[in-house]
Amino acid sequence: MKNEYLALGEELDPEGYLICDYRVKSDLPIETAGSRIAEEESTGTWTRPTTLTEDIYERYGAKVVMAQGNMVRVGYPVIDFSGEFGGVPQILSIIAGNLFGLESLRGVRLQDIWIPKVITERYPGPRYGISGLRKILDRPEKPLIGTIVKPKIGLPPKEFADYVYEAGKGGLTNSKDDETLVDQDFCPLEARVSAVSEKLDLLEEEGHPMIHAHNISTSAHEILDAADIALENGARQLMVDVFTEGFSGVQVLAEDPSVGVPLHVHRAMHGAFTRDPEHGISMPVACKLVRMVGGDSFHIGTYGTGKMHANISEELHSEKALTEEMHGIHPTIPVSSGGLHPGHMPELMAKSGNDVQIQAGGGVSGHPDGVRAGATALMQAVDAAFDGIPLREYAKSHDELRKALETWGYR
Ligand code: CAP
Ligand code: MG
Repeated sequence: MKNEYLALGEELDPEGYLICDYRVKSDLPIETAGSRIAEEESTGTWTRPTTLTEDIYERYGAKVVMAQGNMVRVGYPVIDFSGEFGGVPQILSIIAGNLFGLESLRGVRLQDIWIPKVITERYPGPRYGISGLRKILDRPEKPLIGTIVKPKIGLPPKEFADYVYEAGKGGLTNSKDDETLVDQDFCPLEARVSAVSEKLDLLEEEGHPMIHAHNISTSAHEILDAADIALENGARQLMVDVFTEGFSGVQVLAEDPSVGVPLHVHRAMHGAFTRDPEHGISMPVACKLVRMVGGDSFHIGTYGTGKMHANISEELHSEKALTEEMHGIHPTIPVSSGGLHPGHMPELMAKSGNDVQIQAGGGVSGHPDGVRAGATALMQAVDAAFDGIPLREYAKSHDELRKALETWGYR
C-alpha cells in the first residue's frame, strides 16, 4: 500500500503547517518510522480505517517531508489546530502525544518546532520580555542578577522579607520564591507578599529597584485568585512552575489584563522528559511554547557551570528559541540558575552573553558573611566579568568577592 504520509522533499508552506523535527530510534526504516508518527498524530491508526477517505487524508493528514539518519520532519496542517478551544493542550496532544508510546518506536525525541503565525497570534506572548524587564529595573545592559530565598521552605514571612531586603541592599535586581514554596502554613502567600512588598518599597526609596517573583503555582481554577491576593498585597512579579502547572496557567496570567506584572517561569520537572537524549521533548521546544504563552523569563540552565545536568548546545539552542525573531513576539529573558556562585560568572557570562538573568540561592545565602555580603559578591563578580577584569584581580579590592572565592573557588 502506497504510504500516504510520506511527502519526502515536499516544500511545506511555513504558514500552512506546524512543523516538527523528531529524533527517532527504531528498527523500522526511518521513512516508515516517520510515517508512523504522522499517521498516529493526524488521520491514521495502526491499521487503515475503512472510513478514512482520500478527502480526509488530503485535508488533515500530516506529511513526512524529511527522513534521514535518525531524524524526521513532520508537517501538521494548521487546520488540525483550528477552532476556539484546544490551545496548547491540543497542540501537545498532536505533536507530543501518543507517538511517544508507539511500540514500533524504541525512542522518540521532539527536538524542535516551528509554529506558524496563524497559531502564535492566538497567544499573548510576554508582556515585558527582556526590554521591559530592563526598563522596570533600570538595568540597560548588564545581566539581571537574582537570588532564590533559601532555605527553600521554612522561613516565616518576616525573615523571608529580611532576606529579600538584604539581597537588594547587596545590589541584586531580582529575587524569587523557590519552586516548592506557595502558600504553606509557615509562610502564607498573603503575609509573604505583604512583607516582601514593604521591603521592595523601602529598597526603591533607597535607590535599589528590585522585583520579587512570587510563586502562585496551584490548581488551575485557583490561579487567578492566588494572583489577585498577591497583586492586592503589592506583588511586582509572579512565578509559575510551568510543567507542574501547565502552559495554560502561564497563559491565563499573561492574558488577564488585571494581572499586568512580569511572569517568571520555572521549569521544575523538566528533567523527566528533557534529559534523555533519545526520548522525550527538548528544552528549545518548551522555550518556544513558554514564550508564546507569555513567560517573561524562563530557566534554561547554566551552560555547564552549575549543579544541574547540562547539554550546552541545547542550552544555546534554548537561548535562541527564547530570543530569536518569532512572529514579532517579545523575547523572553533566559534565566541561568542552579548551583551557581560568584566564581562561575566569567565562564558563564562568556557563554550566555549579557541578555540573561543570573540567579544564585546557595551561592548568595551561603556566603560566610551572610546574604547581603553574598549578594554583593555576586554583583561584584558580574561587574568584573562584564568589564573583563579577572576575578582574582577584582577581589583584591572587593572583600565580599574575595571571601566568596575563598569559600567556593572559581572556574
Ligand atoms: C537554585 C534553585 C532553582 C534551580 C532550578 C534550586 O538554587 O532554586 O530551582 O535553579 O534549576 O532550587 O535548585 P541554588 P534550573 O542556586 O541554591 O542551586 O534553573 O536548571 O531549572
Ligand atoms: Mg529552586
